[in-house]
Amino acid sequence: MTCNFKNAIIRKPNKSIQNGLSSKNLHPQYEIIVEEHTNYVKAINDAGLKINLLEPLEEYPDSIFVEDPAITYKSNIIILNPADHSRNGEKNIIENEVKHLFDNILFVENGFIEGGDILNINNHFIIGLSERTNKLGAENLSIILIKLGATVEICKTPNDILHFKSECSVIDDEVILVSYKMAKLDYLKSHYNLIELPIGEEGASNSLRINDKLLLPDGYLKAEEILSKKYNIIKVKVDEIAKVDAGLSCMSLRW
Ligand code: CIR
Repeated sequence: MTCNFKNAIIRKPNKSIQNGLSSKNLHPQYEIIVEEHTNYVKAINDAGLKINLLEPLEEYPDSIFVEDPAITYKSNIIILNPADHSRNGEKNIIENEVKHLFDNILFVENGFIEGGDILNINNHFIIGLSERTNKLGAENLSIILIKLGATVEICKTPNDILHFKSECSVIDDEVILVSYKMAKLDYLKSHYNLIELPIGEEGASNSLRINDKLLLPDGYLKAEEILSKKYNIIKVKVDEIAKVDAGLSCMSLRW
């Protein structure tokens, strides 16, 4: 099942996160990021995962978001190619830090692609084209995934959303939690059961289902009301992390 995991890779926060990329031009405070991150690590641990904690990288302001330079599939790690110049070098570092944890390491050699644009549901992947993921990168990754036995659909991330997964997450087999914008995507509508969150609760759509727990960004009361009926929720505060356009999924790699 898509949401069953045993392991996670997480990177400790770096002080330079205050200069991370931010569409709102905000600068988060390192000390508050550390607090939020500590709770995040605890939640992932409470969900039953063995955590591989990587050292901070001061030279890469956004390097805490380990989901973007790599993805995992079965016992493989695939090193991606982040589009933003300030993030591209993260891939070379993470490659060496994590390769011993996997049976195979593979590489996207052409085009740009970031993990935030890749949604994995069982053996299927949806890749959203965006400002960070282009057609060449998506096609290159597709070739790798298909050789590994997966199926792939290339879609489009809505224009004003940073990454495909910024506003959606798989929370059960065939069930995707979506914002109202993502709910409009034909491919998602026609293939999956969607749980649509109301306007104003977009931040909660980047949730993280891990084993029997659902990590939910704190402060979204309607989402909590809808989801707590069926899911075992752990609320995690990500207000400071959100200042650099990030949420729950991007701070770990799970497998
Ligand atoms: C960036 O713009 O790259 C970072 N500030 C945020 C990355 C968030 N990653 C993700 O949603 N997968």
